[in-house]
Amino acid sequence: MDQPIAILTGGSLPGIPWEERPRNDPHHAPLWRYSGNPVIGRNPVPGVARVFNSAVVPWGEGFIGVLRGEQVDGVPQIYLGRSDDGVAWTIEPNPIPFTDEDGRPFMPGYAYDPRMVKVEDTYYILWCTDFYGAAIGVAKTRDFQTFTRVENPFLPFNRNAVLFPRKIEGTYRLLSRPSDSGHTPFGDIFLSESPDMVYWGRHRHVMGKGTAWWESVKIGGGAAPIETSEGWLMFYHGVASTCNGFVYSIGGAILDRDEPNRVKYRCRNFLLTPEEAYEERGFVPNVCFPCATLQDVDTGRIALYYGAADTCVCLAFTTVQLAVEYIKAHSALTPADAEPGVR
Ligand code: BMA
Repeated sequence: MDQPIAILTGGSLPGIPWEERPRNDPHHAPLWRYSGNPVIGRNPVPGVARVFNSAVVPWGEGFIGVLRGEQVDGVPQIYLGRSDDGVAWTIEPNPIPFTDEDGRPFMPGYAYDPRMVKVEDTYYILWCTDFYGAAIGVAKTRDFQTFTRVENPFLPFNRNAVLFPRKIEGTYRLLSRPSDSGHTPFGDIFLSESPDMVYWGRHRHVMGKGTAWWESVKIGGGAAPIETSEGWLMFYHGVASTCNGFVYSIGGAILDRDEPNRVKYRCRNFLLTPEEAYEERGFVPNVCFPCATLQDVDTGRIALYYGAADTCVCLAFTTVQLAVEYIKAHSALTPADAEPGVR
């Protein structure tokens, strides 16, 4: 038995959604799907055709989610959802009413793939916004009543912004994936630093697209990294190209705790790939897109939220021990992974 691995992000979460691994699980990977998937399906509220690629945090006795709602005109916006158990969701009928720093309405032209990360006493929502093309939008809230947009961190084009859940050596750290304005056929994960969530710099390359085929087109940040005694456990998406389009799978890596631009381990195998009907069939077939985790420091349990087929929200489970051991056992760094990421 390897050393016990501790989760250091968050606290006790006895109400974490959870299901034991099925005894007849045919998969050798450490993630297993919730038997009740999907947890949010089509047409959940009037005016919203699909909810997917969404993020969840603990809030009060339950959970709160920022949900990508694909509206019936095809434009995505972010909706707020509330849940007692992280599985059954009540969704607000209107998109989140973002304001500027003076309290005036300031809605994005579109908003998709939200992540939500608590740093100190503030919840930051990050999404792909319209800023003369696809770019990263950020808002903050402390009470889920007012949602204040702050400056967009980067120039276009960029997507998949994922904030670390604590400052490292006094600065905020943000992963992102520079892109083009379309269905980007390339993409590596970079890390940037900020003293104040306004000015970003000291950019570092973290990980490139993989040599393994399932992630050989591009990769992008997924859930906020989970701090563990082994390093930052990161669930991300990796994309393959086929004769019928892209396939999105979920990968795993572990970054250095003090210098998260350094990759310690990177799993050569995907952790989850489209297999179930709800992942293979939908608005965009063959997509598993991770956006958030919940974790319980007492049991080491991790619940991962992912979007399936750009159509619904699903859950998968693992433990920190299983995930870290599997990633380490199947790690194969590319030459670029081992670099500090400066040129
Ligand atoms: C990406 C984003 C995601 C989506 C994925 C697969 O470029 O648009 O929201 O899940 O493509 O369609």
